[in-house]
Amino acid sequence: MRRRSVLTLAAVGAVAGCARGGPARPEAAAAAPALAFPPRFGWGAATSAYQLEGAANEDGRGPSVWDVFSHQPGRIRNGDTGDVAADHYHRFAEDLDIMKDLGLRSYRFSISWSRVLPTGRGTVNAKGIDFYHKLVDGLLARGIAPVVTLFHWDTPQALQELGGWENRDCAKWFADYAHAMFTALGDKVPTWLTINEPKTVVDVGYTAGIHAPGKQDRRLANVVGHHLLLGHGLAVQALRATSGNGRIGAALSLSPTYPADDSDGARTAATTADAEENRRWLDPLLRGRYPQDWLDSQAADAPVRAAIKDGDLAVIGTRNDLLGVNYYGPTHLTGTGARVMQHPTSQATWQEIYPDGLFDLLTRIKRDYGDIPVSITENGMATENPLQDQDRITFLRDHLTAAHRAIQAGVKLESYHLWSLMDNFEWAEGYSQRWGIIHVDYATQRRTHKASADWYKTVIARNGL
Ligand code: IFM
Repeated sequence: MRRRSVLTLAAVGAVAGCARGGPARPEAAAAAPALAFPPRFGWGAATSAYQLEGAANEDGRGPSVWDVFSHQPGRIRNGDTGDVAADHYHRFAEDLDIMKDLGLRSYRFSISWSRVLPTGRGTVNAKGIDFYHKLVDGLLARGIAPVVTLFHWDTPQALQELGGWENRDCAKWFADYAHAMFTALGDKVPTWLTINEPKTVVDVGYTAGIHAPGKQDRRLANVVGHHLLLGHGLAVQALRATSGNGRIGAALSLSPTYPADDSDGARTAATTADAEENRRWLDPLLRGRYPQDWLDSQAADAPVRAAIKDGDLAVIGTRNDLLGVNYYGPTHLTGTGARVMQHPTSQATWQEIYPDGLFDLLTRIKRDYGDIPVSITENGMATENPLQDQDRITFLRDHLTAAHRAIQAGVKLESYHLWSLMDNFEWAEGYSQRWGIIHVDYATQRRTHKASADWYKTVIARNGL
């Protein structure tokens, strides 16, 4: 997903330690929904390790690229870091109770690779593994299904010093780490996600240089993209080699592309952008090949050509059990290939709010890639409204309506994870953007329900809108 320079757009029950921000509407819980979701629909929320956990230097955790990057002057707004974040490492029990109170059926979180393997490989840090055991056990005890992401951008710094994902070996190191996690948690975790948003790593971490590791080299970025996909395939194979029966897939940030006008040029540009935004990730994972137009767009001497070795695509295309979709908005292209915004944005000005795009995206996946089960692994918006976040409620309602329409159209959509459960460290934007339905006061770490949390609780209780 792209990060651009910034514009602005501008319920029921209590949990100990979690104050309420919006008016509760208990009467709504009883009403039958106009849009009923399937009976076992996985109402969820998502977070990631570096954004939420804090405890950056505790219990043997090693540094990741984000620890290093966030401490470099000028990298993060206001000089923020994830050192403490939402202190989830210490407050996870309270956070589990918040999830239970909301009625969540699914919780997507990521594992900090360098918390369980401080140098990225070698000896496992027992205290790190123990934390995730406690988190998973706490979820299961509350009837919430864990959805575990293995890589949400926090490459261990020790591996980065060996080239990180630029180094083909990183795919193997990742699969070894994945295997260690499958061994530790495989009997408890029903759903695994390998890599989160490889596009963002490629576009923002290695091309724009706004995210860790802060490189600006598009040619190298595409090599990194290939190695991430290879790591994904090796991790899928590692799961299949264990006795666990969990399901596995990747979480991709996808964006339907549209011509901004009626010209042939805009239509061509939309197809070209579709290759970059969507097909270069979907095709290898679900068809075992790169799209020819994307390959053709790479220069004859592009290093990614040499990086793609015989057999890689067979590994990458190892059967996935599900597809994770992160949806934040569409992409519109003019005849010159320029991206233009045609819909409102949010506090995150790279975002374009277009709920129908989610319907288009989900039905397109079914049409072009078949009936793979789909989970919306992220969807949400940042807003400057601290507690009365009516704009977020509107956003969520409209996107869930689009998701419901996709289910009616036959898409095997099984769960929805809003981003995010609670406010957290928003990468280069630090703590300036709040994406949570639970407000976090970073001075006290007090958690407070926003109006959207109460609204979502009602939606879950009614199993629909
Ligand atoms: O916070 C991020 C998340 O880590 C990945 N997807 C987009 C979110 C909002 O920018």
